[in-house]
Amino acid sequence: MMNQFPKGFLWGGATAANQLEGGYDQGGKGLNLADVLPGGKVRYSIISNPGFDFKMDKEQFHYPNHEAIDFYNRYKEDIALFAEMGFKAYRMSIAWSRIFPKGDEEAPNEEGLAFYDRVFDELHKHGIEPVVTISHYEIPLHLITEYGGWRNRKVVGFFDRCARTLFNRYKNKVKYWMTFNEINGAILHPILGLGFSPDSEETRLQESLQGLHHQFVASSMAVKAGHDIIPGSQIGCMLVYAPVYSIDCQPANVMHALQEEQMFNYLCGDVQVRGEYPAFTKRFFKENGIELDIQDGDLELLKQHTVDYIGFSYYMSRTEKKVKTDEEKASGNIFSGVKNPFLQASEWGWEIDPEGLRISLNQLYDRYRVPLFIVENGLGAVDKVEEDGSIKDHYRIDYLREHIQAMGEAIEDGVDLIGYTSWGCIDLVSASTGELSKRYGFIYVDKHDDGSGTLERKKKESFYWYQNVIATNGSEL
Ligand code: BGP
Repeated sequence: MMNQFPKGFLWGGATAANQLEGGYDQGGKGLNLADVLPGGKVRYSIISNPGFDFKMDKEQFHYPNHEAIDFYNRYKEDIALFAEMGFKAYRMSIAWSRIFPKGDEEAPNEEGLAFYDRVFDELHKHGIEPVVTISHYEIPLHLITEYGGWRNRKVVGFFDRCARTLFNRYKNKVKYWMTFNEINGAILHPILGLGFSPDSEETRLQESLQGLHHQFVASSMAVKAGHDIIPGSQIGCMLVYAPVYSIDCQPANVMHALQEEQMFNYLCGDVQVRGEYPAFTKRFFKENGIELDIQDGDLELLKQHTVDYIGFSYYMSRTEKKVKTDEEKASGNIFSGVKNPFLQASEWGWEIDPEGLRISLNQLYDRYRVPLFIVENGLGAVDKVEEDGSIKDHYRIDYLREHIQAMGEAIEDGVDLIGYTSWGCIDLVSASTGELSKRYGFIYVDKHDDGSGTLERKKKESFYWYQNVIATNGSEL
């Protein structure tokens, strides 16, 4: 069979600062959003519901991100393991609060900047291309408590200062950037995306869309600054993408699925890639009483400084029905859909759908005609260490194989796909549960939900499998 993956395809893995670094009070770092989010069952309701109070209560909660997997002190060992797998790219993020500990300072924290210098140098030593998300569910706590997070327009200026600082400092080390992780997820979980808890369920949409508008402006400013400061840089947006299926061919259900798709999948992409609010927002905003504060010059900025590529995460598809009962709802999926009778779900209820990835790639490419980069995909599972120390994660291999096959099909369909960094290439703290027992890695980390563990790294079976996938540029799966 002809190899479907182009030469230079960016195979690798992805992580986020707050989920793996730990060292939350080292190197002059300030407190950030993740530092005050507890782990465990309570986490999900906090990130999805209004009314969270950001005061840290050390007595009441366990904060897994404080130590995470200690990448801050072990990055050399971890990058050597990525290199052993043959990574061409490594997607990571910057902890904003390492660079500007409170967020509103004039000058950056040199120790924080120097840390990422060391990480980038180590990656380049091994021939690995860094792909950097500027803000991955990340904002200094001070910008939340003093300014109200992204609901405040002033945060745009602070972000712009941070982005420029990064571009200037790392201009010879980083070519691929993304502005905000899963920007369209903000409406579902404003805390993670926008750094505030909406006042109420009634005001959630208005507040989130205003926060999003501020991020659109900040993202365009970053695109402009990145292009000015780093010639040849590639600055992307980052979407969480799940194609929306109608439960059946009843036209009312099909229309409902389309509307969900428009607001969730296309609003952010249209603003960031096409440079304008899409036509459907006019009616949606009117019917939902949304009034955005859009300042002079904003719309021109969005139009002029659009992204170079789309990075997106893909974990599941979503099935919709206009009127649904509680029993029909798909409980684990992060979206509001109904169960798809044709799909199996992960232990967390995320519906597994490799064909949906091929569909997503085709939809995104047809609509936007810019290069695509899958910057997250993977299976969260509980892994067992056997007595001989091995970890036989064949379920993860099966999941990844089928998704990579779907990518190959999409490339043959004509899609311009430039890379694949699977999520959590090394076990890390889960964003939605705050737990370590939901593992994604090729590399196991001996660290557990109660905080115990030696932090020792072990290679899973998937490690060797992925190593061969990369070595054969995807032709042996
Ligand atoms: C995405 C986030 C990641 C990540 C992943 C897996 O939504 O961008 O940060 O964690 O999902 O989700 P979880 O960790 O909740 O299993």
